[in-house]
Amino acid sequence: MKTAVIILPTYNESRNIKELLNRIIVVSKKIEDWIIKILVVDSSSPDGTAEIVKEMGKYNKSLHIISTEKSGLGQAYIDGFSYCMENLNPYVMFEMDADLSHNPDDIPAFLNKIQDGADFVVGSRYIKGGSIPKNWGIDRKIFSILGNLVIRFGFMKLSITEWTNGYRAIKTWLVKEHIDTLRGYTGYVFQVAFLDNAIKSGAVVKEIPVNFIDRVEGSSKIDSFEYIYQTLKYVFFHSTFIKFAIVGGVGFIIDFGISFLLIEIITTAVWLSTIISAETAIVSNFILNNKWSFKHKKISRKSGRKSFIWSFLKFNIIASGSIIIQTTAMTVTTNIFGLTYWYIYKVLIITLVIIPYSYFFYNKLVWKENG
Ligand SMILES: Nc1nc2c(ncn2[C@@H]2O[C@H](COP(=O)(O)OP(=O)(O)OP(=O)(O)O)[C@@H](O)[C@H]2O)c(=O)[nH]1
Ligand SMILES: [Mg+2]
Repeated sequence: MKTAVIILPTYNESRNIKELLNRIIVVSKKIEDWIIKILVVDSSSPDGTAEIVKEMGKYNKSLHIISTEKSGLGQAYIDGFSYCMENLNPYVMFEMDADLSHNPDDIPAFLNKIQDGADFVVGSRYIKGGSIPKNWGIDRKIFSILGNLVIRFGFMKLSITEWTNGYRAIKTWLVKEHIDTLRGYTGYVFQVAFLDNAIKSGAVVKEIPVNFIDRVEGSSKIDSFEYIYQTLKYVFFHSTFIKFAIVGGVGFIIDFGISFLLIEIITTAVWLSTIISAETAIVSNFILNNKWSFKHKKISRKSGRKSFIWSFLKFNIIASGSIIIQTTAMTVTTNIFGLTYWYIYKVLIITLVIIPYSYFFYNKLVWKENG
């Protein structure tokens, strides 16, 4: 039988931990095809959390605890994962809050998804059947909903609805693969960073609905401003989509610059200038996207010269498609609405049609998941 370890980070959870552990133990007794172990990672809570766990551990051999220094939620998970892999032989590791916000009754649903082939299961409050607490103030609701939307759109990964909730089941190979990278994210942003890295390494990510229950006892440890800042910074520097948009902007400048040089200064024919400037921009976009935006799916020498040329050809076809779409859409809009506001139509067409179109096809046809 395979082992699943539920990792519970705690800091001053003495009023929640006993009930939580008892409930997890009750649920785990009903699970027949997994060995369930629990690991509490306590950051030297001054309120005696560790003592409660140690006392319970005397009567339950599946309950383990380690004590660490207080250096953030991400660090607690890194310490927990490392201990777990060295001592508890896990096939799957769970992340779960210890303040009773996450319902232990959901554990079997996570394991079922793992058995169905998922590598990383996310407990989502934002899919059908999931929820955030009704009694949360409007500010907290907006903070949570908006935060997740910004991350979803920032990464342009719309299929995943939940990035911040720390109720997850993750296969050990993924933890092993990413633990060194994740050491750089000791705070709450760790959750976003882990999911992002997992997706980029080709993990099968699935969601299950969870109902998030508001903390009743103890107090929140989150520093909202630090969290927002770290998260936005993370998304900005790691989003393939944002990098792709920046590369597109650079391509535009190159295209425009060369056109200007050839048409205005060298007085080359417009058709020839356009071909040269557009193709130079396409080549530069291809190289920059390959080396930077889609680095994790890079087409390298290893994939062979043929595959490189074929990818470049496909890139050219998609890019030419975007020129045709843009030309057609500009002709149609200016014919209907007149020329006065042509630049507004152009901006709208680029942002609403061209960018999603190219991003979609580059992902599907050029930089496919290739390990
Ligand atoms: N070991 C350890 N655990 C932590 C640390 N910071 C937070 N935790 C635990 O991580 C879990 C989530 O923290 P919370 O403070 O509940 O954060 P939250 O769930 O985002 O916020 P609330 O909804 O307000 O509770 C809880 O079990 C905390 O006890 C830490 O530095 N070390
Ligand atoms: Mg909480």
